Amino acid sequence: MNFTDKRYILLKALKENNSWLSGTELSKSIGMTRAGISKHVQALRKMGYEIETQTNKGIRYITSPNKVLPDELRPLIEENKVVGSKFFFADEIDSTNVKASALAEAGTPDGTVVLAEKQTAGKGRLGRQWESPESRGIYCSVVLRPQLALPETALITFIVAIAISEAIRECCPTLHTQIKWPNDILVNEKKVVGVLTEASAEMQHVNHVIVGFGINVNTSIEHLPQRVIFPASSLAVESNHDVDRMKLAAICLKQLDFWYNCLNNGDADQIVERWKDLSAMKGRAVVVEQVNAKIAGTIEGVSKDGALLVKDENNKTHVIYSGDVKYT
Ligand code: BT5
Repeated sequence: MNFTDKRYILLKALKENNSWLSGTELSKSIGMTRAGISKHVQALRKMGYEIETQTNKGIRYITSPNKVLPDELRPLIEENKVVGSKFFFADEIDSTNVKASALAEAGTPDGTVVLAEKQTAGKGRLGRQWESPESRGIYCSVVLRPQLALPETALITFIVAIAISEAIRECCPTLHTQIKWPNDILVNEKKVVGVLTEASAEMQHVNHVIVGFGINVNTSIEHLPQRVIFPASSLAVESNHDVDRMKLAAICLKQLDFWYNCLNNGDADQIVERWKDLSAMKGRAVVVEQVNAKIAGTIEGVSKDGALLVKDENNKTHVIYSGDVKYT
């Protein structure tokens, strides 16, 4: 993707240079007036960037704020085909899924990414809450417009879980992630990631799907809920060191782009196989709690359209499309 936003071009030029640049040279090299540069530098400083200017030396970049900002992410995902086509960022928001949904209704393109440093009403499934303390996690939603029939959208949750697991494994090689159907990622049997997929569809046609994910990256235990099905933890707690949120977010978006293209190309088998590799749930004894039922049994696997297959004590296989899974 070719990003043309002026502020981004300026920031990229400043960061690439890494020392003093004369205003005239910079203005020439990026085709922006001195007044334009000055305006964008003010805006960048407001966002928390440190940029120094001196009359006889020119201008130089010093540091970026500790935020997962679009301008920082773009150069890291330049090869993406769809994911990251457009960005929206907020320091604080109610829910990135709510914002992404509003943008989707207003026609934002496939692959639009919404990021926030903090959510005041982060959403889990079934009206539950997602704790989203400031500048510690990654809170992100992506608008997707897949060419799929409604029943196939379950695979979207799969590609998100795959992408995030791969990203965590790359950034934190000591951590062994496990996907827990349908939407959690666990490390040492503790929940470090939640995924919320919300589809807007009419009849059997999908208008758009919002995929939201929350990753507890550098979150400390006291900021996470503990009286839950699975205790919560974060990547930093489990690995004993802080994790680069920017790098992790970039790899998530890169991998999501890869798997989204796979999905659009009809490669369901490859997705289900990869999901199975990363989930390691087969053979586990579980109880699945649904709104009106409880099913106890052993996990046999997943179907091609993303349902969980659980065999009960009478050898009957249940095909489960929604519910909370507890290991027993
Ligand atoms: C989920 O729901 O796991 C989906 C969470 C999706 C959150 C993202 S953040 C970006 C995007 N924007 C949103 O508004 N949402 C998405 P569920 O399986 O229902 O799990 C929710 C339950 O997990 C809660 O009821 C708590 O028990 C627990 N929980 C809440 N916050 C947590 C956290 N930060 N880490 C681990 N567990 C948490």
